[in-house]
Amino acid sequence: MSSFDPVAIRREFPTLDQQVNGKPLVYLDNAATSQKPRSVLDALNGYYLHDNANVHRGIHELSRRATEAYEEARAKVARWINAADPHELVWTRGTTDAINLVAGSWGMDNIKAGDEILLTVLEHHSNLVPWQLLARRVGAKLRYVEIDDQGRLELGDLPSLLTERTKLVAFNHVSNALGTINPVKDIVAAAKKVGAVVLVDGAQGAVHMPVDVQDLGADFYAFSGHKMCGPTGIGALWGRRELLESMEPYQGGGEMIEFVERDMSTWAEVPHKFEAGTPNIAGAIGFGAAVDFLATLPAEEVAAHERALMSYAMERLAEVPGMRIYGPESVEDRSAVVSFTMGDAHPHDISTILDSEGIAVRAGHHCAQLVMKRFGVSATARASFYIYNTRDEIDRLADALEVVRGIFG
Ligand code: C6P
Repeated sequence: MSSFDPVAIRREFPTLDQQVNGKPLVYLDNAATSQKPRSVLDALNGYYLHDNANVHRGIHELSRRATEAYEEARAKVARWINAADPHELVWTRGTTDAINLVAGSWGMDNIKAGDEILLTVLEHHSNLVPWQLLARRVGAKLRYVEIDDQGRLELGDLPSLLTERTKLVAFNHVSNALGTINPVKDIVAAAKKVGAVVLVDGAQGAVHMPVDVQDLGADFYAFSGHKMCGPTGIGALWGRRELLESMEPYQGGGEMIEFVERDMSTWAEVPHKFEAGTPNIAGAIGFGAAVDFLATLPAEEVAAHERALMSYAMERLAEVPGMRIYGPESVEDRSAVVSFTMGDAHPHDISTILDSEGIAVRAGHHCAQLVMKRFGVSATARASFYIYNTRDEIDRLADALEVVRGIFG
């Protein structure tokens, strides 16, 4: 008997308890951002109500408390991904910022003209554009792993794509556009054979499954707090300590220095070397509270619940005439995301009609235009599930898609 009860969990998320367009809200846009539990809202409020002060700067009581909470949150998030050491976790604004940090620092110093960066067609723009900018600046070449008709990486091509010129391999753990779960360890093993550094975009990965960065074997793992119950504007870059130590700072300013002279400065230890300026203190504390909340849930039962929701959604959506579902057919290969189109109905129209029924989904290219191009569409509608979604909500989605069908025929 499962002890995990999504209906009970929902009570912890005040935002879910509201009517939208006269109907109870069905929030199925979790891949864009998750809702926040009360404990995270309380942590944010608690910091501002009682402990608000800058970190690492004051000797006074409030600054001490703020610094302690900020560093404790780092240790919690580091533990969540099983980092060997909290110093390997750099606070960033989110996944995008974390990837740009690696491109702007490690990339600028280690990728030279003629070198190759291996990406995949499955990437979010956050894991494409920073590498395009870098490649243009240094004269490097971008290469791509293609995807098959089910949106799975064509990994059979890896041996010919990986050469001694490949300096970096960057790919996502889970695709936000299709939900494809990528075999990170296999890709890392192949990349390591040619000595490439590996960055994993974990924006959708750290969210649904326990992540063990030591076991995955990559060099960098980037993720965002807001997709896993935390606040917006906070995320993290995990990096191997020796790599982080070898890297130049990404930005200069307060906090990231040891000594400043007229013509030169020396840097603080990692991770503070990469955290110039007053950081998002409340955000970090809120991210720590989010991880505390998630740690109270039974991970395997949550995963089983999300898989069951996914299976049921695929089954219900497949019954709708004109439905085209993108991504892996097997629920084992996909995370809690279902991207779809319906005949000639534009995804934006689908989303607008669903909104009128109180159902929130995302429509568009999902910042993954290479994926859209691969499937010959400019946009899809996307329903994405999280811990608090229920079968009833999927029934509401399927019923509302009948309304769409009624309008578009
Ligand atoms: N995807 C979505 O609706 P930020 O915005 O920095 O927190 O995360 C960027 C990002 C990077 N990689 C992947 C795989 C992602 O899914 C995202 C964010 C959201 O799919 C917003 S575009």
